Amino acid sequence: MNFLLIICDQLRQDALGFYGNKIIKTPNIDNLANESAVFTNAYCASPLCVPARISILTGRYVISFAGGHSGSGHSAAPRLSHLLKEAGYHTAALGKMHFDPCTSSYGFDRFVKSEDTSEHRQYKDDYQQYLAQKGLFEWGHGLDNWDIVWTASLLKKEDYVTTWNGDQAVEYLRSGRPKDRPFFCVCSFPKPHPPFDPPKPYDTMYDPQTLPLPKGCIDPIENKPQTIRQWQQAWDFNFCMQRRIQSNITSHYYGNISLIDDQIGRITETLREQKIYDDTVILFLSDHGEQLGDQRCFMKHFGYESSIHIPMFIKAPGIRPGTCDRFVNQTDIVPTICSLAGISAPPRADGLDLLKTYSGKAPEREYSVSNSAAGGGWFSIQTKKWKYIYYLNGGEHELYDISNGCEEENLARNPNYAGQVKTMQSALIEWLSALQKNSDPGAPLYTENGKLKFKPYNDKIFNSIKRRPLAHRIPDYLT
Ligand SMILES: [Ca+2]
Repeated sequence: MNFLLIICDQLRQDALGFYGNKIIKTPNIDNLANESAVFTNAYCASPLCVPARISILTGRYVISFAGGHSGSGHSAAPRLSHLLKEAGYHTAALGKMHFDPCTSSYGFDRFVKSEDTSEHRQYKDDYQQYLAQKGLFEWGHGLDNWDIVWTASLLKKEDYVTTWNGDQAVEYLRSGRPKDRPFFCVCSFPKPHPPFDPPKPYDTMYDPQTLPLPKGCIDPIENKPQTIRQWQQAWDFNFCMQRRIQSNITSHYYGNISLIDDQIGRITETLREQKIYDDTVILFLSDHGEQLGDQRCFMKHFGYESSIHIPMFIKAPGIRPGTCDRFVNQTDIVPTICSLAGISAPPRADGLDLLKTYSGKAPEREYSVSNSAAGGGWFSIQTKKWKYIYYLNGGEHELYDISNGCEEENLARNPNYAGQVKTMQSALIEWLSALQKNSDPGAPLYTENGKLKFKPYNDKIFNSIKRRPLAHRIPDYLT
């Protein structure tokens, strides 16, 4: 049995047809989902590229390692690639990996990369070498991966990174893999992460004039914690909230997703051509979502649904297709694949086997927890009705009724909900205590004397967001 792990970057759950989006065209992903166990309540462990990917390959929350988000305690932990390589699988990493350090192979036999940041491409990844040989430059339009405006790529579709990723997967499945043993292949698309720059004709595939905007859940700014208000200001998100900008960003975001969908179609066709489709487990997910203007925010980083609610489904031999609304997250990938491969999962893993969750044989999680170090650090904990977010910077918090799928009004300051705040805080403390008991020595502690830790509010932490002045980076059509 082979394993193909497909990861998209910054793909929110509601931007796929199968998950209910009536506008976007993702027929190949939808077909795959129709044959899969689909998880409707899948969340990322941490809505940032690097920690999410550490959780996917180690099965652990990053805060369980020495140093947490800011340490390198995770680097010695076995990856899924190490375990499967040792069990005789050929292991391939194709696309965006964001390993730390970036040149480390982490147990992968084949290593063909397309990273999307200047730090990660200093060593000239394989995609950059491909472009250089053709005399091309990826970001000739002048935008980079933190610019929240839109444009069309100057590259043709066949040279664009998403197509190149598809080429690598097809080539690997046809001739790159040894045919005498099974494989574990991670096919990781760096899109639809900004810049929102699909190549033609994907840049005009969705009409921004008629495109309904995402959920549009916008809690008044005065209800937000200081951390979020300063974050919005530091990134100048209000500029991007102009209707014309927001709808064009969304249409180009969707175009990039449809291009990924085309590549998924090529990959599944190649699996069939190679007569290994039925014998290959396909697990599809994203590392985190994209706000697209919800909560007057773009990108990810924090605990809102648009950032942490992700698509996740698995097609495996003998699995009855259907949906499951139990909470699952990225730490579940390692135990699931280990179980299907018939090998032992690492003794220290936070996840549960997805297929046992799907069949009702695993214990059901009452809460889903995400966190990151953004804005001084925060935790979100939720049930299917309530979401509570705690900010370490200043000890601020938010409480939402998320029954309708997004955060509409912060109820944490309303005395009528003090009991619910207390309940969610206690659940978070209990969750953290359980995790901390099982964490490595030197892992950060977030509770003290049975209470959540508190730091006086520090408004200086946002000074490090060094943005180029907006006027210098916006394309001419916006001026
Ligand atoms: Ca990412």
